[in-house]
Amino acid sequence: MREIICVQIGQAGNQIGTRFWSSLSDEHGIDQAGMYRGDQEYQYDYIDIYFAEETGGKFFPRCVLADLEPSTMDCVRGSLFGEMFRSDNYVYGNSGSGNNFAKGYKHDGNLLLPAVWDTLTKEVEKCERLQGIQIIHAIGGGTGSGFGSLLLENINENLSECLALTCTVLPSFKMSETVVEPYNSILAMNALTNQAHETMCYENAALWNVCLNTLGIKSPTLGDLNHLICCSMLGLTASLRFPGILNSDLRKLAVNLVPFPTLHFFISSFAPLKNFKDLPYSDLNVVDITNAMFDPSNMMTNYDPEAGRYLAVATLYRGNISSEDVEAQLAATRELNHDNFVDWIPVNTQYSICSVPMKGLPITGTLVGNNTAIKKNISEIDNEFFTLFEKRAYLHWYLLEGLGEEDFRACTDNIDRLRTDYKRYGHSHVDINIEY
Ligand SMILES: Nc1nc2c(ncn2[C@@H]2O[C@H](COP(=O)(O)OP(=O)(O)OP(=O)(O)O)[C@@H](O)[C@H]2O)c(=O)[nH]1
Ligand SMILES: [Mg+2]
Repeated sequence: MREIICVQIGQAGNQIGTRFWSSLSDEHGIDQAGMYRGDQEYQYDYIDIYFAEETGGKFFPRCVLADLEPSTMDCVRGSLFGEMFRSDNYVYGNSGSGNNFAKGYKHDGNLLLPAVWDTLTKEVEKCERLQGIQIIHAIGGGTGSGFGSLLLENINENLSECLALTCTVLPSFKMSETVVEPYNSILAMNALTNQAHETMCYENAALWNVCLNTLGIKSPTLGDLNHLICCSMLGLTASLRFPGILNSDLRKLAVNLVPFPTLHFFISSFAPLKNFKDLPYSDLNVVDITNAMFDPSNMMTNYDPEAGRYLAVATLYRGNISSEDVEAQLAATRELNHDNFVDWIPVNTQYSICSVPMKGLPITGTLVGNNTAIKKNISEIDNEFFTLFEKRAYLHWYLLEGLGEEDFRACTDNIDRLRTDYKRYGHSHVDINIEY
């Protein structure tokens, strides 16, 4: 088997992650007590990818739940799905990070790390052939950013053969809850650039717009935003978990989507995204689904099509779909939007088809795109960061925890390089005499 272990960190990570697990269990026919109740072979065939079966037939998520404070864990434990997780896999501290990356990355994070690492190692030992580690977190707070970065470093050092995929909520400054989000985010972006192999980017402001404008939800809740993120994550992982005509895995995805190691920040969309109640499902077809996937207003990050081009894109379909239809529609999309794709990567649209549909939807599609327009989102983090940093505002909290100004400078140099690379490679024609 090619197992995936999930590590969910901090409040956002645990809330999104728990929702993801509840959907995964549902798709694979596992009830809240961990017992298999499925009635389709396909539910069971690849169940081991995300679940470990124990004596007594109980299935446990391959998941570590981590936080520097206990309250999120109490929420998950007290929820309908709390008993699904192995009780030893709730790993938490009591201090909290005080919204400070440096606490999560330095002292407090290092106090929590041995317990998290021990739990993760136990999960790794249960795997036959580990495919990757999936980290779910937000980078605006201190734990998801700081502890997430510390963990990524350790994964790279000690589990170097395995792929690090992150599902990352980037900050949305207009909806910001804390003033230091730019500091936490820039420091975490640096770690993601250096240590992660694939980063699925989500922004609450964009998710909010999709809920409001496309789904018609008047006052979206975090639960609604998390539902969208889950749709994207389920779509991304479906062909790893179910049989299909054309399957994908995390490494294949990385090989196709990441032309240079640091350029691995993906945008994502999911279709159909209409008010599900109003949708005539029988009318769904590959053309509509594909068009909706490429529609900028359905992206789960703020996406300005004028700001960049697709370096590469993967479209992951679910349902009873023919590969001829998909190929024809992707060719038409590329033709019609020729200018939105760099032309120095000739075959940069990849697809997979998982024949098992999502519950209640005969056809769905998830787009995962490496688009150079992400440089605009990165610039926004950078600009917000410099507004505070040039006045050294709030910096003392970070210095107190052992970070230095030079750490911030090294980060911004690195982020600058990332932005410049995205800019350079986003040109339609590129002179590729670049050192790597
Ligand atoms: N999409 C989504 N975003 C969330 C959720 N909870 C918090 N956020 C966002 O995540 C960022 C803060 O991250 P948190 O996960 O709350 O922080 P943390 O990682 O627990 O870190 P500290 O609490 O600061 O130690 C903010 O931008 C919030 O708006 C959630 O359930 N879903
Ligand atoms: Mg928290």
